[in-house]
Amino acid sequence: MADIETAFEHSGLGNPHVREFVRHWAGITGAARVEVVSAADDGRLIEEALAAGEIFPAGEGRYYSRSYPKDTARSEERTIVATSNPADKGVYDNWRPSSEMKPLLERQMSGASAGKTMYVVPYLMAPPGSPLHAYAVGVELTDSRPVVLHMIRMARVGVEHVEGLEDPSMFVRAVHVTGDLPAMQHGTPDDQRYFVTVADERTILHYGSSYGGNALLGKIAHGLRQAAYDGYASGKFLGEQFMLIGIEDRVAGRTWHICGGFPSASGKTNLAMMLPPDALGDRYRVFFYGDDIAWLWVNPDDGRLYGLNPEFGVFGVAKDTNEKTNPTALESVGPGTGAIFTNVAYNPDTQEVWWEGRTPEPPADVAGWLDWKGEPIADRPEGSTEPWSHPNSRFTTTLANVPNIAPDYESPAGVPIDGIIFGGRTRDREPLIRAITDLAEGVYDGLTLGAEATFAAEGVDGQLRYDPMSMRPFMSYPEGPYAAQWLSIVGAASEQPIFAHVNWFQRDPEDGHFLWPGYRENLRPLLWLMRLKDGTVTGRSTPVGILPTEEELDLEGVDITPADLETVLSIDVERWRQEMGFRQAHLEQFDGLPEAIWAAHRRVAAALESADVDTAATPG
Ligand code: GTP
Ligand code: SPV
Ligand code: MN
Repeated sequence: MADIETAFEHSGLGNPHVREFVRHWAGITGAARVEVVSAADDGRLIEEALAAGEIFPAGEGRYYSRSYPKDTARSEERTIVATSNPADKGVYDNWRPSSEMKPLLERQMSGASAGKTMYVVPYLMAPPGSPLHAYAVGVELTDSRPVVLHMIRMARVGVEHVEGLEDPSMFVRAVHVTGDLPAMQHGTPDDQRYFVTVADERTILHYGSSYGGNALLGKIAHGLRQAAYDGYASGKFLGEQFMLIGIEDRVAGRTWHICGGFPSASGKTNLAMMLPPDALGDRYRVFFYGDDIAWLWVNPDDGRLYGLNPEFGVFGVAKDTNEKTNPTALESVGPGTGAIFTNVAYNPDTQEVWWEGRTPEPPADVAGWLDWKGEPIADRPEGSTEPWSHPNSRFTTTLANVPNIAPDYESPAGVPIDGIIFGGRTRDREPLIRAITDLAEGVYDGLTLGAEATFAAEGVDGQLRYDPMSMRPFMSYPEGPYAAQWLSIVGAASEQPIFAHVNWFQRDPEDGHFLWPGYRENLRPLLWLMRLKDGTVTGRSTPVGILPTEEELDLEGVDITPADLETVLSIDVERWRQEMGFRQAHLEQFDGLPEAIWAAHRRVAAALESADVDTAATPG
């Protein structure tokens, strides 16, 4: 294809290794032409996508897109980590030999972009100049223009990111080929989709989807799976599905930084965008650093654990986002933000969008409204309860649009980490917050995170399952070494972060209501945690950690009944004793788990055995 070389010349793409990578895959996929993209091309690409009917206007500088109806979430089953070393096989990484997967993907992709443009998207995960810069460079090849538009919002995109590299051959080689979506045989034994990270070659090959984590390869495939593997292989860092926030206390004149993992669609974006409750708003501010990925390492200058968000944007769950739950999110997708909505309901006449929970009731006048599949709401049978939008419908916007973005969010130095939290949708057992001051016990707690899976992955919604550190769908090396890597990286820090397990999702067993009001109120347990770390509160000790007393939690203005409050601040010892057996079985699956983790498990189990059933107090 003659015009490849012209595309290189025009765009200034000089890196010979990138050029070779592009030529190689243009040959395999049979793309009709090649176009090298930088963020400055966004306006033109938006116009082209509008003209082609790939996206639609959604009011003043905002856009709407709809995916193929069977292609609306990550597929965990079809996601594979491949290497040449069978020792890389873990329980959750879905390991396969790369000698099998690479030829298979080449076959799937062969000729599959015929007639299409192959976009070359050079990108950087992490602000330029960070200590992890070398691991952040990548190039995604994609045959989908909407994917390019999403990449421009979610990653730093431009040719400059692959020029002048210290090692010009060191970049993640990411190939995305959409394929014929209706022919993918989704969910059948003949499923044609493969989402493969060849981790020891830093190569990502995704075929058969144009949605989210299946197609935006900088985010989940590079930012999580590849980065976690790189961190392990180099021994230098952790790559985790974590949010990262700052909490400023204006009275004390200081800012704490907390990161932590909740499984997909379990509240990371909402926490990172949190507006303090009105009663606390004069004193505290929450700053957004990241909502989905954090890379963690020890800074040799001060010996502390540091974190940064490698992403440039937010790919957030739309459902239940409204003025009350998350006003910050609504502002971040306001007029002129360039935001893209995917798989929500859309009205082409008024260019409005709507999703479940946007307002208590859907628009009363259904004229013009289309559901997420593009079917008119007016054609639905009377009394239809089908949702208008897909439960995993999303909004995409850049970090600069987020009203509470931290002033130093682009600082390559990252921020020192004071606390690490784990949580998820757990309808019973897990209290509002329990703090853990010991590293091995904190890592043990992360490894035994048990929660309900959500609609962010196909076919698992509602399943109770263990999701270690919220990384189950993103694990790229075995769990034993993973735990050891945690102990090694965090253990090397001179000042230890405090750990905690949180749960905003405990429910009443009778009527199912959430016991804790959640959202903005979630600041309160986090403030308590930071005070505990500073030693200004003491909490009360239980076998599974330190819990706040009612007095220590600043509860001014919280809408909660005394009975519900008591439940979320207590430990059901019997229920926890049961849990320990499941945890034992869960951990036994993992080869090579460090002894320190087993010791933590035994300590918690022994404390539960001797605890008072009514008060959860341990004797002595
Ligand atoms: P991914 O992007 O999939 O990794 O998800 P996430 O962890 O960032 O989840 P997100 O913040 O987008 O929240 C997912 C869903 O949980 C949304 O529908 C939220 O409205 C809801 N949610 C978030 N926080 C709370 C809370 O404190 N209480 C309740 N009841 N729901 C919440
Ligand atoms: C998740 O599923 O955890 C996400 C969305 O953050 S996706 O990019 O689709 O993986
Ligand atoms: Mn996520």
